[in-house]
Formats: sequence, C-alpha cells, structure tokens
Amino acid sequence: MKKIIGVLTAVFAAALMAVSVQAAEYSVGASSVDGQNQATVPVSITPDSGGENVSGYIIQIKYDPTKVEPVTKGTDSLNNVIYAEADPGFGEDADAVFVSGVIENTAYNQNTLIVAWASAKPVPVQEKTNMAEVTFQADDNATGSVDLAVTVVQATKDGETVEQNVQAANGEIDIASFLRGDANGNGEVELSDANMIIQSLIGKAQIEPENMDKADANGKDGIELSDANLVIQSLIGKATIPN
Ligand SMILES: [Ca+2]
Ligand SMILES: [Ca+2]
Repeated sequence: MKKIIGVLTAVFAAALMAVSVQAAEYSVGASSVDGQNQATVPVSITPDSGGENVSGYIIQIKYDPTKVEPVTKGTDSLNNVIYAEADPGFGEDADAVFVSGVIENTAYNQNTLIVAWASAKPVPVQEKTNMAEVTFQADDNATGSVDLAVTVVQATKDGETVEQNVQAANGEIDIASFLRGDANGNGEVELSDANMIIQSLIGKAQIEPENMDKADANGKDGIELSDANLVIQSLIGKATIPN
C-alpha cells in the first residue's frame, strides 16, 4: 500500500518577452486522495492584476510512466480517451473544445500529457482560477518522488497567441511507501522491528504514532504478540507479511 503525501507547487511565474504585458502565471498543485494512491492535479491560471481574457491554452505535463499514470476519465463524443476534465466553473458558456491526450516516450520513461482548450468566446479571469484537473495514479510498486514538469506550449488571449513554450511549473509527487511490519519506520523489516513490537507490548518502548499501522504486521487486531511473531517468521521465510 502506498499513499501520496506530496505537494506540487509552482516554482516559476511565466514571464513573456514578446509582449509588453506580463504573462499570467500557470500552476499545478497536487493533493492526495486517501486510500486510492491518487493525486489530483488542478491546472490553474493566476492572471495579471488587470485580469485576462483567456481564449485558449495548450499545457503539457511530463511524467515518468513507470511511477504514475494519468487516470482516464472516459471518452469524448469522438471516442477519444479523456485524461483531464475542464473545471465546470471555467468557461461553461464559452463554446469551447477541450482535448487531452498522452504522447508516449517509453524509451526515456517520460510521457507527456497534453491538455488543450480553445473557446469561441474569451473567458474573463480576474483571480486565480482552476481551468482543468488531471488525476495521477501512482503505480503499486512506485516509491520516492515523481517529477512533473509543466509547460505552457501555447496560450491565447482574445484569440491572439501570447505565450509559447513557457516553463510554468515543476513539482513532484512524493509516494510514501507503507511497509507493513516496519515498526521502527526505517524502511526495512528486520529483527529489530519484532523487538520494537514486543518492547511496546511490555511498556519498554513506544512506537511512533506514524508507525503504528506498520507495526500491525498481520493487519488485524492492532499490535499484538502475533505481529512480532509474523515479522520473525517472514525473516526466516516461514510466512509472508500482507500488504
Ligand atoms: Ca524496520
Ligand atoms: Ca496485529
């Protein structure tokens, strides 16, 4: 079992040379969905102080497909798989077309999710607004952090292209591994975990709160002697600790 604990933050406000107007800032953020190993990643825009009239964007998110995959959200009317959902509050009357797709580059473990939106009518934006949302599913065997690099490939305001290939944000999703039996939380199951469990049962040591679930090696009835027993049996190949 894994859980996603990371937060993805925008680290770079896109600035643009081609026009005198300062560009809006695009960002993504991640929050965990408990128990599902998923992170929701909203794609948002923070407009300039004067506001923006957004009429289109193409944003790409690069990710490692061996660790995370975007969750499919069904198919569109042309039977294309959808990987992102437009925020219902963004441009609902704009007569927009919303497209998402994945370009695979498995040789380098770097896939690209592209989210593109274009509207007949510009959408006025005065404050930070979510435009779309992507959900990433962490692979069961993934550990560590996953980099997500976000680029605004193109953006249009009032139908005019104003941004091209602007690095918008970099971030990562941390995948915390949950290792059952690891009562001392050092990332391995060893004999000292059995010691720890027994010591806690006789009041000689205290298991850290974040390791309490891990110390329940058999995954039932809380922490008991049989959990220490199972840890030892697993070390000598007599039993397997459940996930
Ligand atoms: Ca341990
Ligand atoms: Ca137990």
